[in-house]
Amino acid sequence: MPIHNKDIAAKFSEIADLLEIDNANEFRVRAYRNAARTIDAMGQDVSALMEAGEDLTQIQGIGDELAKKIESIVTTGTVKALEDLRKKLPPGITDILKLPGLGPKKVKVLYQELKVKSLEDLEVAAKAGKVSALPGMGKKTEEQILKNITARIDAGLRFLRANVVPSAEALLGHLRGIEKEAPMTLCGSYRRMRDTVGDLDILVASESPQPLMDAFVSYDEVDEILANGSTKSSVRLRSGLQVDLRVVKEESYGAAMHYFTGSQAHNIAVRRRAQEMGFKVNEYGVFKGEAYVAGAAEEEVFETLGLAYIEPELREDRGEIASAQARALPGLVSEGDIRGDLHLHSTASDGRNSIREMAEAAKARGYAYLAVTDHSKRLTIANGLDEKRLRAQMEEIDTVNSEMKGFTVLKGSEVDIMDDGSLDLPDEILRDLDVVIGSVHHKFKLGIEEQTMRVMKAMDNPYFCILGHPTGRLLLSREPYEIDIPRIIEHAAQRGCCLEINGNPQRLDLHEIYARAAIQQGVMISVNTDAHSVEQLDLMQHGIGQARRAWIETKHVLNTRSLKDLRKTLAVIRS
Ligand code: DGT
Ligand code: CA
Ligand code: CA
Ligand code: ZN
Repeated sequence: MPIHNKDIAAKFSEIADLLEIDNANEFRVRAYRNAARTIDAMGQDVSALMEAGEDLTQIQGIGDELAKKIESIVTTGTVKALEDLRKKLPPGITDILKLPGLGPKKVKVLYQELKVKSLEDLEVAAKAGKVSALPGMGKKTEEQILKNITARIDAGLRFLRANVVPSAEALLGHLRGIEKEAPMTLCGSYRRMRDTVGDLDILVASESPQPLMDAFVSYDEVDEILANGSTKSSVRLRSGLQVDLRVVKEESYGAAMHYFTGSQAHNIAVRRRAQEMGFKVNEYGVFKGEAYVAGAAEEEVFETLGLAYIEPELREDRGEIASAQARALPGLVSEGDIRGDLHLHSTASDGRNSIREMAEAAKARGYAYLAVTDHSKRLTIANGLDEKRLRAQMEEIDTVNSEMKGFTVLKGSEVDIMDDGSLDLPDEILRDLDVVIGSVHHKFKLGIEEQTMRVMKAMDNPYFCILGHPTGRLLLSREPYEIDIPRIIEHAAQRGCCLEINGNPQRLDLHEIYARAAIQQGVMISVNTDAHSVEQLDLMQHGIGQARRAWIETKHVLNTRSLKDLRKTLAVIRS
């Protein structure tokens, strides 16, 4: 691969930027910047000149030192000066520099004044309004920064959490093979059950870290070793996923688990509380002066600070610390509380298994019921059911129910919400179903007002029970359609119908923030999988993760009810 002028110029520009952020002499900064400009503007490739034996110092602005650096870039692809700077400054600085509109001058101010070292830091600072308070920044810059951070995240820097579960568990298994007894866990956003993760954070308690580190960096799936220390290493897997490994002593395991689970905002709030109580908290433990007070277990850390144990899903600095102090944390719903699945598809529309197979699989999971909710006729690509086919399916369900003991298949439909807010099937048949889910599958681009009115009208149908995947978002690929969810929540509260948390990892829709607002207004949530095969019944865990992040308890979830109570509730919704 020949090195082009653009590549050399980019490296010189990066050196100039990093030097500037590092407070280097301004003449040095300018020398690199000018050289970058000169090389970029040259008609001939510098690498060709070099090979032809030309003297590079003949180029204006290129002295001996810069000529040597060009040679290094052409022959090795990089140069020591750049590598040294990248090591010297926090690695997140490079990510920040890539944000549109943020040059080295602004990044320098952010780094030096606000200690912003990563996109995450920057997001926190911008949200807190600290960026606009800096000289030369302003509200506009701050808003633009937040938008660009979101855009970068969407551009593929993150992974769906559900997609990395297998590789996370495999890697943990690999490390367990080295130290069978050592306490070991995944921390970070992964443990907090966020919908997406930026990287994985593995924590191990051990007195002899070296074998673990060796096994970690030599793991089969490792593509690149980013850092290799005695207690701290980072790698990038072939999938592109970065993994950090940290090994601590047993006495620090709980404190480190708390620290690396985060979120950063939660950590900051906990640290502030600790200070107020005369303690210091870090990844090594809780300290009073120099004296270690606690830290072997996470519970101890909370207890020392006068707090009830806070579940990882709640650690976002959204009121969990005050609730923990008041001993008023919610008793979060868990997968074991779920009695049935109310959104799934069979071979009649676009599913891969028969009703009978879905029912057997649900029963084997310990469920008492499920609702078959195949698509309705408008969705022709999914072979949606018209009235006649749905009637036939209802008879089939009667047969399955007569053959199965201790399990009930409910009759349902995921009926399309039409352009005008009507439903895709007539009331005469909806009335005879047990569960009606209404979903938007087309016309995503209506204005917010029209979209909101359309969905509210659908909810007014007397047989409507649950709004399916309410915002239509597809994580990392499709933005939600524009819809006024606070108004939808208000309407659901008045109308007495439910909203869905769809457990499909790409959807996880409603988002936790909205789901929490919904239960606060008394709206019940249905956590469903939208399974299209028996295996996908397993997606419930992801829906539950999102529900827990929304502070949702068993009582808020429709499908934690017994069949008898569920029928009663559905009757109320449809009265
Ligand atoms: P991610 O990986 O972007 O999905 O999000 P997290 O939360 O896993 O963040 P990550 O991997 O950068 O760091 C893991 C945890 O370590 C984070 O949640 C809190 C803690 N942490 C990392 N850096 C800092 C920091 O500069 N300050 C504080 N207070 N905590 C930090
Ligand atoms: Ca992480
Ligand atoms: Ca990390
Ligand atoms: Zn759907």
